[in-house]
Amino acid sequence: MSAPSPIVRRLTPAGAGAVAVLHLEGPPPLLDEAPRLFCAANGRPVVEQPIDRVCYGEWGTDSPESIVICTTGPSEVEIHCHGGRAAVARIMADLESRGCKPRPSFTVPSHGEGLIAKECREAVTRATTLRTADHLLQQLEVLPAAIDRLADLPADEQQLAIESLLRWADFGLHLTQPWRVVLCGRPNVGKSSLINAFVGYSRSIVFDQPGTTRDVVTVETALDGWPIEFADTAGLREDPDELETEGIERAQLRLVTADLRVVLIDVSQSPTDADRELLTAWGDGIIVAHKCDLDDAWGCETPPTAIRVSSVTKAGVDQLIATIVKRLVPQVCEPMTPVPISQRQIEVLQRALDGCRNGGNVINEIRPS
Ligand SMILES: Nc1nc2c(ncn2[C@@H]2O[C@H](COP(=O)(O)OP(=O)(O)OP(=O)(O)O)[C@@H](O)[C@H]2O)c(=O)[nH]1
Ligand SMILES: [Mg+2]
Repeated sequence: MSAPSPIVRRLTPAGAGAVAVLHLEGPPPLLDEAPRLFCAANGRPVVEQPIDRVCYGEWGTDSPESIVICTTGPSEVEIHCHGGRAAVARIMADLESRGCKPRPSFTVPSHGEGLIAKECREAVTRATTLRTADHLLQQLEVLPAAIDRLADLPADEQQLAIESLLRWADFGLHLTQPWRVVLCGRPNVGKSSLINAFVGYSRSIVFDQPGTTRDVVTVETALDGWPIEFADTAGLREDPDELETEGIERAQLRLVTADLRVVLIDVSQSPTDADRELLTAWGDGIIVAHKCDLDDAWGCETPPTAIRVSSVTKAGVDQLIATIVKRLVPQVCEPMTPVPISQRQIEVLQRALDGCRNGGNVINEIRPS
């Protein structure tokens, strides 16, 4: 399989400004190939520039222009240049001549833009990751036209076209709303420790006494470019005190409404009825055999699908994260696939589909005024 083409996208709004920022995603040697597109004042090639450090230099050899770059990841560079149209166009053209594909950026709304395009544009401003912003910008390009085209299709093809749009409804909604994952388990199994391991800092209080977490504590992060909200909950147990009872009720509510449940068991403690009840109630979740750095007291009662994890040694954390991502986003649509991105669009398409199935005229439903 050939490597994906590098991508360049303007991050600042289209039009002239004092400064423009371009984002380049692709192999870093791209800028270093002879003749060098960028010559750093420190003389080092781009691949050797430290990550997240601003680097001053010149773009191009013919009429060089002073710019600043910042390597933001192993294959990502931000280019900060003069915000005039010509300066940006020149850098874009140089990058395209090296095989970069330009991607849509934040553009000024076009006159007479329809409702779907407005919704896409508004959704882009709510994207919290580059990956979801990319998908939403693609929708700006393809969704209004796809919805418009429905009107010209013969009746039998309309149904198929609406069904294929709705297939991505859940994915589309999550481009602006994080997937919701809840961690549950008996008190002290290490739910708060695991949340902290996911996000890399101490979001939740960890303590060696059961009943530490009372309210629902949430934290939003991105895994593999997808926005995910983790919720830490009160440990579920019988005979809680009054305050814990309120926490447990909140935890149960979260569990019901979550996109995914992660059920923790503490393998260093023998299984209890509370563990077994949880596993029965939420067996469709991801099961974590936690504290796997300690001696195992579960033996053959450990559910065979459980992932062995330790928040202390971090063993199994990466495997768990990969499993969570796979469960939440089992499939990603091909680039430029039209996808409904709002509840309103989904409801309208659903009504249109019902109309189709009942042999009605769906076009007035779909075409927003
Ligand atoms: N050895 C070991 N200890 C752990 C691990 N994870 C958590 N602990 C310890 O287990 C104890 C409880 O951890 P918490 O993260 O507070 O557990 P919790 O499930 O959030 O507890 P509640 O909020 O009371 O329900 C603390 O002493 C942690 O240091 C682990 O993977 N290995
Ligand atoms: Mg806790």
